[in-house]
Amino acid sequence: MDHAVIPAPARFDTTGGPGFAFRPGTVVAYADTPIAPMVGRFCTQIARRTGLRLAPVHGGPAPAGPSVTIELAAAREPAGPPAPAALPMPAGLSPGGGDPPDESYSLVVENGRVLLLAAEPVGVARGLTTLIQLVAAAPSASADEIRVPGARILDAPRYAWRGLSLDVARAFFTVEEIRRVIDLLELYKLNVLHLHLTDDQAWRLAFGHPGASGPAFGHPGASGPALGQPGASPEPGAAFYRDEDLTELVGYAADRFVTIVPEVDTPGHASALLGLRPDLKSGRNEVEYEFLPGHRRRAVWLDPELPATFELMEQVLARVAAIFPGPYLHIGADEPRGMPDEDYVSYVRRLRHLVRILGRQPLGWQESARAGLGPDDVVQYWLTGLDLPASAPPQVRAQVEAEVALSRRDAETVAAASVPVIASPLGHCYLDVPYADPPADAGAGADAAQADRHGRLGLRVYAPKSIAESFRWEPAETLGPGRAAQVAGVEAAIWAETISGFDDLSFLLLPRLPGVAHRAWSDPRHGDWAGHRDRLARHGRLWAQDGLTYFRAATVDWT
Ligand code: TNX
Repeated sequence: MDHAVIPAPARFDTTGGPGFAFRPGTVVAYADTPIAPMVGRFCTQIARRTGLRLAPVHGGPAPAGPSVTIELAAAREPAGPPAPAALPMPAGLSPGGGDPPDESYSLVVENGRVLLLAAEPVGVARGLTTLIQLVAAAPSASADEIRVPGARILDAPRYAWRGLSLDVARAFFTVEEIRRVIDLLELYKLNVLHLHLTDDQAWRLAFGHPGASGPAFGHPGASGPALGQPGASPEPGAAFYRDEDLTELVGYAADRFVTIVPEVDTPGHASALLGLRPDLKSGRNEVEYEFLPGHRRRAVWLDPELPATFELMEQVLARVAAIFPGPYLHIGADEPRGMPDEDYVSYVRRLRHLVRILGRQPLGWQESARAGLGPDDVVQYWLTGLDLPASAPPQVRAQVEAEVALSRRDAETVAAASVPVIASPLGHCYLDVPYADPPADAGAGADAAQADRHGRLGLRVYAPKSIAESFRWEPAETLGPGRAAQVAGVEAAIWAETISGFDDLSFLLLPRLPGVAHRAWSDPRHGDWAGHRDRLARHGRLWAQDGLTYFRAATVDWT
């Protein structure tokens, strides 16, 4: 399999034939109106990436000359050997609810014709993405001809849920920047943008910010700190998204077959909320706890004993549900530090209930298993283990071991309940683990910005990890042996404690995010690092075309 498509397709057979030459004016013919916007975006992207202007043609007779033809019909292998058994439907949960849509497609590149077949528009979109990668990564012969080698491709995803969790609380990203992240998800056939909208450092929902359009929390004491203009200031705690900003993102994402899953993270990680709503202080929910022997830390949690807590959360969740139409609402519930167990349990149960009343399905980080699990719960598993830097003092080791031991109990609870699990194992899906690979271009002529980011980005509590090590994992094994059927999807996560702008963000997303996308989509038989590394090497060009900063690791032979 020699190609540059990430995630690697289920089947990719090179034919050895002459392939197809894209030229200015090459016709892109399609008959089905619903796919018109996709064809339009495809042509725009090809023009932007290569300078070639293609000619979309809707309806009419089959074109006589060389063309790209797109048909909404069951994906099959046209005019070839007997069709293989249909590819299996993806495993796991559909982020849009119900049965997963059919994302399969077939793409044949042969002399004089490219033929793309898919049963559903989303399959057409996946096939066009593959074609964009083939064209953009092709070693171009000349400015007015781009040749894609002959190939027969048959493809479908392994998991129905393939996401990225984006921390917009520790760093603020503008709507335009989030659109660029969605573009990147589309390029790697990811279909979930999980927005971590609240944390200790900031509350990014307009609801609750005095002066924001729409009702504020509406209690007399809610004057709060002076806040910046919506979306204007990158200061943590100041900027927030207006409801219309989020609604716009929902639409932008939906056009690209991405579902936004909003996360409102409580009862822990709630400092920013208590700052805006001091009446949620109960006298016992701002605590100091012993993080390490002799090291005290402050923690804040929402108190289930206080009626105002749920009065507020009911309004918050209703508002969030009105903005985000998807079936899932993420309740966070991670790291309830300093909170008595019984309060955590009663809080999480009550919050899940509020989510269900709104007709939505709650989803929580793995700690939420401690509140018990019913058949309709979904858990996102993250703390599978943690490699500390060699320099970590023994007390830190002891603390981490204690947390990992707790998380093993969560895994047992999750296994016993047989609920679906979104796999986000820290060592493979957390994109804020520092890169262990040295930067390319080190030494004389070193790129100072790369060296700076390499030294600064990623949390230093984690031992640095190479891109190859991050890539080596098997999602089906996340919960241990015999638990493959529970794995319902794969999500990368980028946490923003060390990030101070969009270029920092894209440096941590690239090149690891395409590796997570590969694990979520591709057949494990195509999982070797050397193959992935060689495909990655040809993607630096695409990121550069998009103006995206990426980590030029010395371990990849960037072309
Ligand atoms: C753990 S993952 C957290 C986040 C941090 C992250 C840093 C999770 C549910 N909680 O609050 O940002 O580690 O990697």
